[in-house]
Amino acid sequence: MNKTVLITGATSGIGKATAIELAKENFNLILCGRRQERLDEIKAKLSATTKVHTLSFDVRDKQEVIKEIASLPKEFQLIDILINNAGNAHGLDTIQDGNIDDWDAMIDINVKGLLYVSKQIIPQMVERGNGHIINIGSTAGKEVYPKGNVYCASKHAVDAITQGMRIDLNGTGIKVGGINPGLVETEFSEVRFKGDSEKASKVYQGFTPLKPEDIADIIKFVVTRPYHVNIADLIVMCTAQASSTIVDKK
Ligand code: NDP
Ligand code: 8X3
Repeated sequence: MNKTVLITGATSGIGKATAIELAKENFNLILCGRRQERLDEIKAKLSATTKVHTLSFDVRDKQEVIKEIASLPKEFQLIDILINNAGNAHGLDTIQDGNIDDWDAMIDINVKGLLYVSKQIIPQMVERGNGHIINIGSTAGKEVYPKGNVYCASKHAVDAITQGMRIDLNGTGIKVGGINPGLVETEFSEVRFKGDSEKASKVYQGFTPLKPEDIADIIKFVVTRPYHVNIADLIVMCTAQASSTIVDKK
C-alpha cells in the first residue's frame, strides 16, 4: 500500500519541491499551507500521478490545526510520514533593533506551529507503532549568525524538539530525524525582507546556492530507507558554503 505523507509549507520552496519529488514515488500527499490557490495548482499538477489532498491553515492557529487535521477524509487519515517544513525568517536585525512582531512570527510559526501539527499526528503513529517525522531545521539551528538572533533561536528550538521527539518516541517504532539546510534559494529571503525581491536575490548572488530540489532529493532518500534505518540528523550546505557566515562569493 502506498504511504501517506503530510507536508507543511507545501506551497513553495522546499515543501513544494518535496511534494513533486514524492509524487513521482507514488506517495499519497497531504499538502498544507495558507495559500489555497497555490495548493489547488499543485494538486491539479500532481493528481495525475498520485492521490493528493490539501489543507489550508495557518500553523499558528491551534484550533484551525486541530480542525483541519481532523477533517481529513478516511483514505488520508493514516499518516505514515510527517514533514514539518512550514517556517520562515522574518527580518534580519540586531537584537536591539529587532521587531517584536517578527519575533512573534518566528517563534509562533517555526516552533509552536511545528508542535501543534505534531501533536495532532503523533498519537496515531504511537497507536500504530509506526511512523516517521522529519523536522526541517537549518544550519541556523546549529550556529548563530549576526542579526540571526531569534530566527536562529527558533531553529535551535527545532533541533532540540527533534532530539526530544527521538528520545521520547524511542521504543514506539517511530523514526524522528532533522534535516538542516544551509542557503537554499526559495521564497525564504523574500519573506525575510518583506517582499523586497532585489534585497532577497542578493543573498544568493556570486555563488551557486542549494535548490529546493536538492533538499527534496535528500528527503526522498531519507523516507525510502529500510525500516531499521533512521537518518537522525543531516546538515546540507552548497559547496560554496562553509558555515553560516563563510560563503565563497565571487
Ligand atoms: P519558502 O518561503 O519558499 O516556503 C515557506 C513555506 O512555509 C510556504 O509553503 C509557506 O506557505 C509556509 N508557511 C509559512 N508561514 C506559515 C504559516 N504561518 N502557516 C502555514 N504555513 C506557513 O521557504 P523555504 O522553502 O526555504 O522554507 C521551508 C523551511 O526550510 C522553513 O522551515 C525554513 O526555515 C527552512 N530552511 C530554509 C532555508 C533556506 O535557505 N531557504 C535553509 C534552512 C532551512 P504559505 O505562505 O502558503 O502559508
Ligand atoms: C536558512 C538559512 O543561513 O539564511 O535557514 O539562516 S540562513
